Amino acid sequence: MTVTDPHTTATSSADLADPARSAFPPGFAWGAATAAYQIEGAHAEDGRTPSIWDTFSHTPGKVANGDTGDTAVDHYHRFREDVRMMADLGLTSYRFSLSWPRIQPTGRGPAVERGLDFYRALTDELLANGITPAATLYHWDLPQELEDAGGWPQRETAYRFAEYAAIAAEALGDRIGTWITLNEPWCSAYLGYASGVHAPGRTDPGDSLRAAHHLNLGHGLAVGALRAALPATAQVAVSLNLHAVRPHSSHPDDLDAARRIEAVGNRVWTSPIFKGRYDDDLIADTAHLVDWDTLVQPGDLAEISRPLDLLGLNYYNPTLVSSAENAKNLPRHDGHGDSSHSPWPGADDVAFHLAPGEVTAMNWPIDPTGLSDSLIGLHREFGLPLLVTENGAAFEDTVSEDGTVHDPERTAYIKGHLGAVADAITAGADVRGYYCWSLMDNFEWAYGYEKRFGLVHVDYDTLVRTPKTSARWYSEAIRTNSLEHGIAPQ
Ligand code: IFM
Repeated sequence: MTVTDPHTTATSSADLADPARSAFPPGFAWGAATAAYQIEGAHAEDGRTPSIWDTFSHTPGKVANGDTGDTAVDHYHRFREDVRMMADLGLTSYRFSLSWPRIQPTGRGPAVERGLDFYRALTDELLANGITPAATLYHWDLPQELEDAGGWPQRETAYRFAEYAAIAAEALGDRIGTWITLNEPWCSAYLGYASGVHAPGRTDPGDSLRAAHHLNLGHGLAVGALRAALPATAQVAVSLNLHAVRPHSSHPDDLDAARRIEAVGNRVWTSPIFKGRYDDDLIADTAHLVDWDTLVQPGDLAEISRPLDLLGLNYYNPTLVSSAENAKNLPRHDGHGDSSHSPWPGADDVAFHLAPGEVTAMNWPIDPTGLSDSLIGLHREFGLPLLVTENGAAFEDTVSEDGTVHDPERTAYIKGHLGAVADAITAGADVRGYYCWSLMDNFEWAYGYEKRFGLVHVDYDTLVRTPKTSARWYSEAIRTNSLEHGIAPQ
């Protein structure tokens, strides 16, 4: 993917707009996404043991208000009600994650059948309602025992992940056709092991790069395990939060800052996965932190670059950067939590800025052109079918006296980003689906329950679910396969 300069090259929706932009291809997946720890609850039921997020959230000071996923939104017990809600919305696909510590509690050895039974029942319910399941194997809930043995900076964790992938595929491969190995390994490696704002909360930049390589290796080994266990029709993918990196100016130092972030944020995943190599500039930028020659063992890159059927892109906002020197008089903005430790190993001399325009409740700038640019760039560079596996926004939702939740900002956000998807399709990208993050309000990691991303509001006292007006709008878009339907953003 190339770095785009907002002042010269960014594609605007207006440039690409087509009168027929609201028509999505036949079979386009209209979905919503969730993750196990964020919604399931039932943290100690049916053999589940703690993951790194159970430990982290129970550590004072790590998560806002001391919130945990112990109960979350109790999806484990309410999944039938939740699938009914998805069917009422008209979703054609649902992306969720399997909880590793529910299926293989210690991260080693045989599976717990009761854990697998939950996912058998969930997928049966989805299929009975005409909703295609798409399962993510790893959405950040590493079994605590594996972290105690060293976590992702240890090579062994990659092999444990492949074993778990094989177990899951053998048990559920008859009913799940789309498999995603990792969700956002950038967060697992860098927020987990460099800035420490995510579990397991470690702050060693060298370990974060070791984690990055072992996540890549675990992905590749898992692709092999999935292919061995799944029918030939199965689709295997990875979901990456690739950054739409934009330099603050065309000054050479700002361009170099963008190149650096692009290398350690994006190409650290896409080059080994799609090109079978780590790029020379990434290695040079980080050589003082890790010895790549001993980290990457013979055969690793061949494993990591096993062919995929789809690439999942998670997109929320563009990333605006300059050199630290050029940022002396400019306001800074990180957007990835409070930590004195950077989540960007080897990029200490890069400064981050708030891109212009409106922001969400996360203080993330709203700019759908980052999505169209990314999709078009990925299409041109790698040529494989794409899915938007996450996109959405948190806002300060309020419940009206009549019980409704009017969230016009979220509707506008989703509409704008679906427009960007349509623009990318018009420009030739083979985008096969869009999964809104998230189906319902849930545990937003270090922010606890403070930030609401859901199409459906959850009352955290009663756990009652109420579709917001954005859900009604999305439902109508799905029904009409169009963005220009009768329900205006309200
Ligand atoms: O809630 C998260 C999700 O788990 C991963 N992608 C970003 C979302 C919003 O922060």
